[in-house]
Amino acid sequence: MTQEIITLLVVVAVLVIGLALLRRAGDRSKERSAKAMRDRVVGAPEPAAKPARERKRPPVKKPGKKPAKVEEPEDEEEEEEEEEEDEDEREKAEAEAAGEGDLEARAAFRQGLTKTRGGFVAKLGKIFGKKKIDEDVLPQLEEVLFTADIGPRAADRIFDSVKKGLTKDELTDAQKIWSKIRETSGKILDVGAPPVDWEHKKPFVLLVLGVNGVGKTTTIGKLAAHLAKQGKQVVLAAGDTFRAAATEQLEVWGDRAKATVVKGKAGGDPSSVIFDAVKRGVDEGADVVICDTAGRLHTKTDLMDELKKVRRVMDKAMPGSPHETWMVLDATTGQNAITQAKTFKEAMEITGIVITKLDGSAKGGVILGICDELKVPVRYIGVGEKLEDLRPFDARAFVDALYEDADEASAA
Ligand SMILES: Nc1nc2c(ncn2[C@@H]2O[C@H](COP(=O)(O)OP(=O)(O)OP(=O)(O)O)[C@@H](O)[C@H]2O)c(=O)[nH]1
Ligand SMILES: [Mg+2]
Repeated sequence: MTQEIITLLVVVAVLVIGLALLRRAGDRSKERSAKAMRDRVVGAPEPAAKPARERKRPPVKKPGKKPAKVEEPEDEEEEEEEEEEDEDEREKAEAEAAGEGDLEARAAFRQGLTKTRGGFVAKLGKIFGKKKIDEDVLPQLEEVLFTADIGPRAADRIFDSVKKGLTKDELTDAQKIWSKIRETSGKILDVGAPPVDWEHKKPFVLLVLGVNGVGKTTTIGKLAAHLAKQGKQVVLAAGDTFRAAATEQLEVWGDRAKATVVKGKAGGDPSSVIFDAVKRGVDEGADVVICDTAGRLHTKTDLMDELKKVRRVMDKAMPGSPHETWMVLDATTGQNAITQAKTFKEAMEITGIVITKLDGSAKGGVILGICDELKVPVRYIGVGEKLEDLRPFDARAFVDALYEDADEASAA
């Protein structure tokens, strides 16, 4: 009898354990299929859109050492995904270390300056591409430079450097003339500004301004995504309360960058939106606050007065802010861009320039004029509408990309 009871108990225990195991396996498979379904619906998240705090840093690769092994996570699929991500990050870091990131940036500069190379640079190429060149080259050089969209001051500086810096003999050598032009262009672009230090303030507050349609909001969106990708927490201020749909446009970019967008009422006071955004950045311990502004109000004076008020209010929200004020300029407007920059700079402090739409313009040489007239560093250039088309400005890569083809053509 006792033996029968024991057997019965053993059978019951085996059944209970079996049932528990089956239920656990069922739960896991449900979780997996739910996850697969989520992935199908949402799609693979873009790396740029991944929230900073969720991203895992790749293990630091020490020479001769394998990356430290992380404790086995429960979900094998997640572990595989993380390993793939880490591998991608490692490959990217290795490519950058090998200078490939640099190569890629140079290719983007070349691509973005294609039309400009076809403009005044091609004209110069024709002068220096002749079999025999003599001092007659000078008036031709002068004409091309002064009719190019580089502004009269930059044109004068380049022309003078060739005229005064080269001997009569050297003026018959196309390569000597090209290197003088490159050297002077490099000097014009070098305004002696250190790189932007995004970490020296928390939050780092950036005010972005410029006339309507130049690409302010697009630039802010791309920049926010770049910064988020670096692990920074970004707050955006929808300070353009004048143009309908401006806030929505910023919100779309904000979503992509997982940035907080602070907005106000349409037609409301831009200063109050920007004040709230800076305050929020301070309170939430954000890394960067970027403030969008309107490019147009009822009159020009309105715009300048409004922007001055915005700056005063920002200083109240966080003393010392904005830490930088960038002006966005559209390269397709050529020398108009220089005039716009001068007008704004007379009214307020401008600490950086962003030149957009270089891809659609033969007037990229305008960057030389802007740097020469304003002595303000170009921080970024826009070479297209995609996220990766906003590139940190690199004076050397710019000069190389601008003159490369013509330079080679005359050497041939
Ligand atoms: N091809 C090209 N288009 C650009 C670039 N940057 C901006 N754009 C386009 O220029 C147009 C205007 O851009 P916005 O960002 O709305 O300009 P904005 O200065 O904010 O304009 P307002 O808000 O009206 O003052 C959009 O269609 C952008 O896609 C660029 O580098 N290349
Ligand atoms: Mg805008």
